[in-house]
Amino acid sequence: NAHHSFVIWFTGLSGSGKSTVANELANRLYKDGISNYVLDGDNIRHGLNNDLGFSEEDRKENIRRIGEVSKLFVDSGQVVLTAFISPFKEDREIVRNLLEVDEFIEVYVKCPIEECENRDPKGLYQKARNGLIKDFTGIDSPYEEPENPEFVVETDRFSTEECVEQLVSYLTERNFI
Ligand code: GGZ
Repeated sequence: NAHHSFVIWFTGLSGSGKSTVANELANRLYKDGISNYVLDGDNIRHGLNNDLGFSEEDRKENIRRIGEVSKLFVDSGQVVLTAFISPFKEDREIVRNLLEVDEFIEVYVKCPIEECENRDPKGLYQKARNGLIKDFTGIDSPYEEPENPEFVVETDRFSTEECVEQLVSYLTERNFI
């Protein structure tokens, strides 16, 4: 095993590109022989966490469970990539503290809300603006920007491929892969 197990924890607004970048990086790692698994809304919020909504308490519990699941993956020897808004600094720190210092890589997927709202791939910002969705992150629910993330990718300035290359360089330089 040339690499060890760790979590790449993507955080950012809805529509910032977390899942896109995480899945592209996952493909790239897989091609390089690094087996890995992506946790995202599709396999967590629709299953394990299908009892949770988007209140502050439910988001906290969502992130807590994802942190615990990520830890299990790491214990089993996997590389895990997570793609959740994870809007609260405190919750991200709780997950960080569950893991060893070299097992948690916080990646801020940075994109201005104006751009996320422009993209609006699922029409959710529009619904939030029209009051059809309450407590929407960035509209009427907070997003606390990471103050000291291990890495930042700016999806409004760089393509997905460029963001993935930047991440691969970071992981290589720091001997994660
Ligand atoms: C934010 C919401 C909401 C509200 C539904 N606020 O762009 P998407 O659709 O695919 O990603 C968003 C996803 C956020 O779930 P997370 O588990 O990542 O959130 S958190 O970490 O805060 O627990 C969005 C959709 O769910 N969605 N309602 N009110 N995003």
